[in-house]
Amino acid sequence: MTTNKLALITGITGQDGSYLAEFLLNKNYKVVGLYRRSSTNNFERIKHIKSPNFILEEFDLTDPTGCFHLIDKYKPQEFYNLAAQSHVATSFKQPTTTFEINTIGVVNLLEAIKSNSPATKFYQASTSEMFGRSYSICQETFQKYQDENTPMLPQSPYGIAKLASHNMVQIYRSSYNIFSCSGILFNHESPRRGENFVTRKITKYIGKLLRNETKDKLQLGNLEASRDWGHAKDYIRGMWLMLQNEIPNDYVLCTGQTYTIREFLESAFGYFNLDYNDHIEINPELYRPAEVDFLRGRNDKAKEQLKWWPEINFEDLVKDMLNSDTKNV
Ligand code: NAP
Ligand code: G4F
Repeated sequence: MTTNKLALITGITGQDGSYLAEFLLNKNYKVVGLYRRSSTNNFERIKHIKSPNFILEEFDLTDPTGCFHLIDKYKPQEFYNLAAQSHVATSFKQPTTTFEINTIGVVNLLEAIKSNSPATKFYQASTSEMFGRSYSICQETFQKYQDENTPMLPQSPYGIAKLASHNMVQIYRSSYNIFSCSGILFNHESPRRGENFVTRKITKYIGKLLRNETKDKLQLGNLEASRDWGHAKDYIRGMWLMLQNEIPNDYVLCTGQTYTIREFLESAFGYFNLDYNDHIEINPELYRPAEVDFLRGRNDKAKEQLKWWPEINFEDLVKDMLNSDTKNV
């Protein structure tokens, strides 16, 4: 009789954690979702998951003892570290907390795996934010892009903390033979995206506007930055593929398309024949002390080695988010 594989997921209450849990449960895994205590209920994204193979455990990434005992208790086949202080603007206001969670927290996990369960395969949620202002230039098309070989020049405490943990994952792989991988994921969104990220802020506002729940204008910062936006459902499949590979490695997951925030606005408001200029207001306080101006990934390595590519395009992503946020209109 085959036994179910066991996977632990940190950040289970977040966007990616919730989709990954569904994905693994569909593959017949046993899933332990790790959440941190909060004074209010924040299980909104996972409350629909009803399965005897799904359990929850309390945990905080910044607590080394807890990490140590947890890994020792479960010794899982796969561990997905999706927990983070994931908001770039917040990282400028809380640089120390960001570093404690996004860097020291990862070392806590890697140390626990090294000591208590060295056969566990480890996935780390790295990010295109690590590229910062850096890019490569395609020799044929002269287009700018980022891939696994592009140098990294992060522009935020978040990007720096994630780059430090990214390098740690490589060290545990090369020095201790731990099967540890990082997915360098470009922006990915969905109806479950946190409400203070720009795409969801926009689609949520459109829902309120159409339901006549607001007369205020939408306050936004820099509209000229470009992002390579994909759908979270595609990206969690890529995380899993990395841990099914023969050898551990790091992979960029992205769409290869890039749009400015202004283009996202045009597309989202345009879906309802609205002109975004009538509904937004620029608030200089929402500009960041340093900005990542341009992100467009190249996913050749993931395509070739993992047979991964995104299936949901930009237009369908925007529609999916709008359909969800404009329910009952
Ligand atoms: P998210 O929705 O913000 O979820 C983050 C999760 O981390 C939440 O469940 C949060 O718990 C948990 N968390 C935060 N601090 C913690 C701590 N000290 N101990 C335990 N759990 C903690 O983020 P996401 O969009 O799903 O992203 C998942 C991961 O991918 C993150 O590491 C993010 O940095 C990275 N990433 C995201 C993208 C993207 O575009 N979405 C792109 C590249 C990389 P609470 O619910 O209690 O806050
Ligand atoms: O939606 P954002 O906050 O995402 P950002 O900063 O690109 O970070 C996200 O993607 C990273 C991958 O590259 C992840 F690692 C990270 O965890 C997160 O998921 O901002 C996107 C752009 C920025 O240029 C920002 O300046 O939108 C601009 N923006 C303009 N007005 C705004 C706003 N961003 C936010 N959050 N709120 C605004 O009002």
